[in-house]
Amino acid sequence: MMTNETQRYDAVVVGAGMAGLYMIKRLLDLGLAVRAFEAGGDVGGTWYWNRYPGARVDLESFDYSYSFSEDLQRDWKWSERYAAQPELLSYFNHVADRFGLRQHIEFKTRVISAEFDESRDIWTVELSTGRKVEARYFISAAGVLSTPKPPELEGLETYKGPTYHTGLWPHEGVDFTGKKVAVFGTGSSGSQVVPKIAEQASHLTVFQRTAVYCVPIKNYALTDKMREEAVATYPERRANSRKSRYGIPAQFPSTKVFDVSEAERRAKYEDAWGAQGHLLAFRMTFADILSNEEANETVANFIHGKIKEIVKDPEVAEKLSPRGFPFGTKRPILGTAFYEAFNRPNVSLVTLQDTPVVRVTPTGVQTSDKHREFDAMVFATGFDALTGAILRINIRGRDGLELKKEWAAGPRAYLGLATHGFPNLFFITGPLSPGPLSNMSMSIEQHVDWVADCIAYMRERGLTNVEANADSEIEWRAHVQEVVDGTLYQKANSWYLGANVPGKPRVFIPYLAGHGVYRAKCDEVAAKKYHGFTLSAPSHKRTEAKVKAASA
Ligand code: NA7
Repeated sequence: MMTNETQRYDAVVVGAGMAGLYMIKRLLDLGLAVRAFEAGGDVGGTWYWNRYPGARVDLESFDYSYSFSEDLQRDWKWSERYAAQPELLSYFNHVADRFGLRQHIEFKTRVISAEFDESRDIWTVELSTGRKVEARYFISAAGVLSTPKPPELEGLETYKGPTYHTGLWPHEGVDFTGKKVAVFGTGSSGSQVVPKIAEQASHLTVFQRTAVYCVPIKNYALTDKMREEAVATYPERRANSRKSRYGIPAQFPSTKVFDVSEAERRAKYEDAWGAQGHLLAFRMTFADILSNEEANETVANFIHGKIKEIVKDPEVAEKLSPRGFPFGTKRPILGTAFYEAFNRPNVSLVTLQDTPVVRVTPTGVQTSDKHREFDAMVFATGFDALTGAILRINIRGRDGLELKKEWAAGPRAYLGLATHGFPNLFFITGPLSPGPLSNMSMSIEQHVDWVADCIAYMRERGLTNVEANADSEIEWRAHVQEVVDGTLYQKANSWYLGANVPGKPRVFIPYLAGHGVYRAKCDEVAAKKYHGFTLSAPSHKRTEAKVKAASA
C-alpha cells in the first residue's frame, strides 16, 4: 500500500556509477536498508553519460575494474586492453544484476538537497521527484567528473544548430556525415572525439584553448591467453596496486632524470611513447618528473619533437605543442591518433589565444579574425571537477551550516572522507583524497570499504554518529597543501586546482602523496578507533547522559 509517509532508510547513496554500485553492495552486505538515487536512466555513471564516439578508458581494463569479487574478476572477459565505453557500460550493468543491486536504485531521480536534523540524527533528503526520504547515513558517490561544464561562450543561446556536450551525449548517437562541425576543447574527451568526428564531417574545426600532451595509446584485442594470465596473477596485481602510487601494479621508480645519460633517457622515453603506450608511462620513467622543472622539460621536449614528426604542417605542429606549464600538471592524455587528425585536409585548428571567440552567432562562431559557419557544435569542455557534484546538492549540516558556504574558500574534508559540522555524511573519492590521481577503481574501493567498515564498527558498539573533528580537518588540508607544494602541479591552470571553472577558488584539491601512502593513513586512523573523528551514541542517549551529568 502506498502512503505519504516519508520513507526511512539506514543509508542514502547518491549515484549509481562505479562508486555507488559498490557502496550499495557493501551496505547491503552489512544488513542495512539502502536506497540509491541516480540522475541517469541506468547504472554506469561516467560510462552512462559519456557516450561520445571514441570514449575509452585510459587505464588498463584489468586494473580499471572491481577487485572485490574474485568470481567477477575471473568471469568477466575484457575484450581490449583499454575498454571502450559500450563494454564498460555492459560491465557495470552486469555488476548491478549479478549482485542484485538494481532494485535498490531509483533512476532518473536527482538528489536536490539534504538536511541533517540533530535532534533525531537523521538526514532528510529531497528528490527531484518532489519526494523526501530519510536516512541515518548520507553518502555521496556522485562522481568526480560528473558535472559537465558549459563552454561559457557569449551568444551561444542565439545559435540555431544542434549542440552537444561530450559528457551528456545523446543515447541514439549523432551522425555528422557531410556536416561542418566545431569541437571546443582538447582534453581527454576532445582528443578522443576529434579523430572520430573527422572521419564523418565534411569539415571539422577544432577550437583549442590549451595545447595538450597526448601520448599514443597502445591498445589491442586481448586473447584468451592474456586473460588467463591476468586472472592467474590478479592477487599479486591487486596487492601491488594497493601499495603503489597510482593504484596500478607498476611501482614508482627511484632513479632521477639526470642520474642517467641522455641516450639512456631517450631510450626510456621512446619506450614510454611507443612500446608502453599507457597513461602513466612518462610519469613512471623517473622519480622527479613532477618535482624538478628541468627534469620535466626533458619529457616536454621529447613530446614536442614527436608532435613535429607526426604533424606535417610545422605551424600547426607548433600550435599543438603544449607550452607554459610542466608536463603532467594537467592530466596528460592517452590519445588515439589525435595529432594525426590534423594532417587530414578536412580538419583545421583554431587557437583561442591567437584568435579568441568574439561571440557565437545564429549560424556559427565569430572569432577575432573571421566568421565560420557550422552545422553542429560539440563541447568537450570538461567538468566542474571534484567538488561540482557535491556542491550541486544543497547540503545543510548541524546548526544549519551550509556546505556551499563552508567550502566557499575551497573544500575541507578530513582524509577527503567527511567534513566537520556534517555528521554521517561521507564522500566517496571526495576532495582532498587521491581520487582521480590514482586508478579510480582502486580509489573507490578503498573509500567504500573504509566507510562500510566505519559504519560496521559503530553498529557493533551501539554508536550511530561519526563526525570529522575540526582540528583534524585543518591539519589534513595543510598536509595536502604541503605535499603539493613540493611538486610542479600548481604551475598549471588545471581542473585539479579548479582553474577551469570561472569563479571557483584556486585551491589544489587532490591528495598527491600516492594511493599506497594514503591507504595506509586511512587504515591507521581506523585502527586507532577512528582517531580524528568523533563517534557518538544516538542523540536521545546523549541527552540522557547530559541530564544525568547535570543532576549528579
Ligand atoms: P578537460 O580535461 O577539462 O578538458 C576540457 C577542454 O575544454 C580543455 O581543453 C579546456 O581548455 C577546454 N575548454 C574549457 N572551457 C572552454 C571554453 N570556454 N572555451 C574553449 N575551450 C574550453 O575535460 P575532459 O572531458 O576532456 O576530460 C576530463 C577528464 O575525464 C579527464 O581528465 C579524464 O580523467 C577523464 P583548458 O585546458 O581548460 O584551457
